[in-house]
Amino acid sequence: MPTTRPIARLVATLAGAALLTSALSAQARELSVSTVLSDAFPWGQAAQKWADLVAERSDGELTLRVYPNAQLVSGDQTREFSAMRSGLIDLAVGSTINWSPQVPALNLFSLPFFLPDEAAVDAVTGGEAGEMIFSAIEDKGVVPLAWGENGFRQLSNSSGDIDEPADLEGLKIRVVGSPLFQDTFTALGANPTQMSWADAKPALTTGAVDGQENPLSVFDVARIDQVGQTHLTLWNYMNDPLVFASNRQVWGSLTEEQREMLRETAIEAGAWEIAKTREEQAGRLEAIRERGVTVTELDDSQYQAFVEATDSVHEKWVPRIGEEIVEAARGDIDAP
Ligand code: X2X
Repeated sequence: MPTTRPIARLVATLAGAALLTSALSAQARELSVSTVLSDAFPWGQAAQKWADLVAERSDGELTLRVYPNAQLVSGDQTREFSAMRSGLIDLAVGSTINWSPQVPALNLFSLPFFLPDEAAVDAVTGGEAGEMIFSAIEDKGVVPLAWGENGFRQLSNSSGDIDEPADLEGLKIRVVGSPLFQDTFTALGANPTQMSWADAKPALTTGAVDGQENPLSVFDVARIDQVGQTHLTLWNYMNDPLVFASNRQVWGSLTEEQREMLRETAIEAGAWEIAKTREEQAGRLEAIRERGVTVTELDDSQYQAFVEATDSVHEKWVPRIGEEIVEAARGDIDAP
């Protein structure tokens, strides 16, 4: 019959279309992951580890693609949180410092000399305060999933040993664009200058600034010694945890299974990166010393002088962070 051919063709076309549709839907959905530092640093490695674990476990349904160097916000790292909230970024492994302008509770970690050691950091992130901080992030429209670690931040400069606040007098120090840092370095008598990480190395190179503060891993990998930073003070004045997080609409669009897998892989990648960052620290310090950097450690009374000099920062910032969160953090740290 002459009519069977067009019908057969139509059936074949429909079958083909159905096949194509199912092939398309079986294709991986790609989600963007923003980071400030690349995978030359533990921070970028945390994001890559997350992507690798998702690739292994998602049966090809989900792919994470890491965009380092804050490129999704044109290098403006303090806009990363807002960009994730608005959907410009799907996922991020971000610094508590960089997100603190939008989430005041995150300034807890930047309170000078509040967290004495790694055990205290773990007690807070894994304790009641950590839960309160995750709720604060959630309240701002982003879904927090896990913790990572950029690390305890140490102070470097190009002019000499710093072992008391007076040594900072008049020194131009590059700080991240988070208001608390302006207050800390002003309280110490320095002259803080806010700029992005992208601008920091050029500013150190030209001598536009005299110093900076970053974890040992950043000093080591970015070769900050090569831009005239000859002195490094180990003062552990604050820790910068990282947070793995998702845009809320993206999170809502995933299946229950995918959400569980994304959260689990974030927790695993975070734990892996925190351990790695800490294990590598001693070797990095040795390498930095071998390159000729003078490393200064503080004795108890020197440390105490810095603590006292930054008291005013606590007075101003504890109410902004929230008294309850700071109290909860104290409880977490003191718990046996
Ligand atoms: O800008 C910095 O100093 C860095 C890379 O440590 C952060 O993004 C907080």
